[in-house]
Amino acid sequence: MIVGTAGHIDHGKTSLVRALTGVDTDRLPEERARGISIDLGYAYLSIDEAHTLGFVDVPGHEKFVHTMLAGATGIDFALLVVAADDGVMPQTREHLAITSILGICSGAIAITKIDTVGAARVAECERQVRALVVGTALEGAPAFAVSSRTGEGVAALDAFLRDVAVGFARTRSAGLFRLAVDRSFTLPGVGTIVTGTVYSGEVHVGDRMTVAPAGLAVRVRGLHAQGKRAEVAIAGQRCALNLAQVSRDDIRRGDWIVDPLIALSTDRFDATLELPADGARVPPGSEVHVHVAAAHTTGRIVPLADGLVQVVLRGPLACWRGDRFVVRDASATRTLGGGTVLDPLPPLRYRRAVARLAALRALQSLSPRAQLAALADAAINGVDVREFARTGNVLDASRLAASLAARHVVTAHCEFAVGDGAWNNLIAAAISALDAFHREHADLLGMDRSRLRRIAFPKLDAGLSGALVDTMIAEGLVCESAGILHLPGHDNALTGQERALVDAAIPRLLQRRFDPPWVRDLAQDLRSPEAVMRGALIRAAKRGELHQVVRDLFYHPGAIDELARRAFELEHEHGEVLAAAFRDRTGIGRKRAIQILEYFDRIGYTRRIRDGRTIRAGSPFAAKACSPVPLAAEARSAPGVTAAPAP
Ligand SMILES: Nc1nc2c(ncn2[C@@H]2O[C@H](COP(=O)(O)OP(=O)(O)OP(=O)(O)O)[C@@H](O)[C@H]2O)c(=O)[nH]1
Ligand SMILES: [Mg+2]
Repeated sequence: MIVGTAGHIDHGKTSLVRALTGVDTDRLPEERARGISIDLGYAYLSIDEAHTLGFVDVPGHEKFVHTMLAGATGIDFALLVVAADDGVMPQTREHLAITSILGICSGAIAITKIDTVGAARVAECERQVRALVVGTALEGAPAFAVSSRTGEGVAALDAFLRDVAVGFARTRSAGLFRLAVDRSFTLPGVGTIVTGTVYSGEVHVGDRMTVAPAGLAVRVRGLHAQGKRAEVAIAGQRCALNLAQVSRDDIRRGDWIVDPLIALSTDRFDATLELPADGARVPPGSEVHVHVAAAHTTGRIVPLADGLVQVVLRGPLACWRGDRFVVRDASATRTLGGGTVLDPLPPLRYRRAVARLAALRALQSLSPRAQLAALADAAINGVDVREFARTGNVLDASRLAASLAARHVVTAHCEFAVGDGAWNNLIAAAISALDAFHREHADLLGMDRSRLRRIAFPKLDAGLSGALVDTMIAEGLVCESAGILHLPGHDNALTGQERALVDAAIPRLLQRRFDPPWVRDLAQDLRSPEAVMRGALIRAAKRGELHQVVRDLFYHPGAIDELARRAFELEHEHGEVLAAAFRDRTGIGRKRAIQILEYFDRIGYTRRIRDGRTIRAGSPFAAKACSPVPLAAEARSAPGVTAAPAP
């Protein structure tokens, strides 16, 4: 358990920590000279084999509230120190308010310097503090009258703290490793050391971690937990890490050392914001100081809806869902309020859209499970489960997604949870897009996947869109032939005669791969009127069975795929596709080579730039040409969609 002091300047915080632990945490020469604390102080009290009490001593000076904030953020237990002679003073109130905003929910009161006043004044001071803490987590907390000078009362406080520490059960240990850095320094012969409180997870000697928000990779060369050399440090402990691959200038108070899987950097976050009742107001858009864990920057508060804001930061920082933050006014003289981070990576646009606000309300649910369930219900395009896990440091997000009464879509590249309502809406959008298309283009079989996605759900993740279509095909809602999607009712099937002609033409086309026979030759060969032959081939081309390169020249898809691949190779080798090079690479005549390339331009595979051509990224052909696996095989092995059983 980590105990943090809180209280007005000179009220005896450092003296009390020394009386309890024997450690003088005012170690800076300037602190000794001025008799005040300036930086955070640390001390440890060993209780037994298994338990150590950590102390974070904070400065009380009003100029150092930001330092107090950095120290208070990782503590479990607040020790509110009030000098009997002075009584409640401004930073008594402010520090108490900050511990409340940070959600610190247990603590005790110490009335200090009782050797300087009479018993009546001690009682009066206690009454004053009791009145102050009404409605806070310290209401009803035990109070101890102590003198660090005479030692009176210190033993009772000591015994109490040891008791609490032994019975203390941590609630915030879930998740991957996260340590809020409050100091970094260099030890000669040892290297870079950072200290801080472990928020979650654990760290072992040898682990690879990331400095957030900077994104630097580091290795843990050695560590201390609760003041002692150790192999592992766990959530709730004060910890010092000796880091390799980094200099102390690369890490500052406010940075995080985190598991690489949850590393992030942001310049804004969406959050709840509460301003205490005493009239504090944050005018929209005004500059404020923002404190998240040990980090401090300035920023603007943008109201989104009742109690919900976006905090737009001046500098990058790292924070995760559920982290508390504190807002102080522009001159850093007053704590205005604070709240809880809901989304550290909010969308830049449509931040007040109805669906977005619904998602933020969902994120206010208490447990990750409830958040994910509510989010899946609210999100029209599904919940990116990996993003949800990273932004909230949720270890078992996949398991949660699988057990929710929602669709759980897992592919090689994405993982989504989609509520039943959203899933059905997406399916309806796909069907109505296909239906409209069929009505408008009765002669076409349908459209390919990327076109359907652009029309029906342009904002849907590509992987999720693919999985949705696969499910629709499996459930018989749509059909796919030769890469073309269509509704089962819609069919531009060939007549029996046309089918027979096309089936007879295909082997002839295949046989002369890059130089297939003309319609006239096929018609003669198959004893069919030329117009009938042409009509049959055109219909087959509209179904995606053939490619109509020029009016009377049809290619088999296998030949076009191979020609596309050779064009891709040329671009790879020379940076562009020149007609002459393409002719040489394919062995077809110059005129035909140009016809093929012009066909590639028309279908969006290539783009002509002066004499050369480049391959357009994103065209289905480009994917095919650069992939060693045939596309059909890829589609088959890709996504797995499961409808989870009801919980
Ligand atoms: N008589 C008496 N003096 C005390 C007691 N505790 C602290 N002092 C004196 O009060 C002064 C301030 O004590 P600190 O412990 O430095 O106070 P602090 O709360 O840590 O001050 P900041 O960290 O600067 O906010 C010092 O001169 C202490 O010697 C006490 O119990 N009795
Ligand atoms: Mg002090």
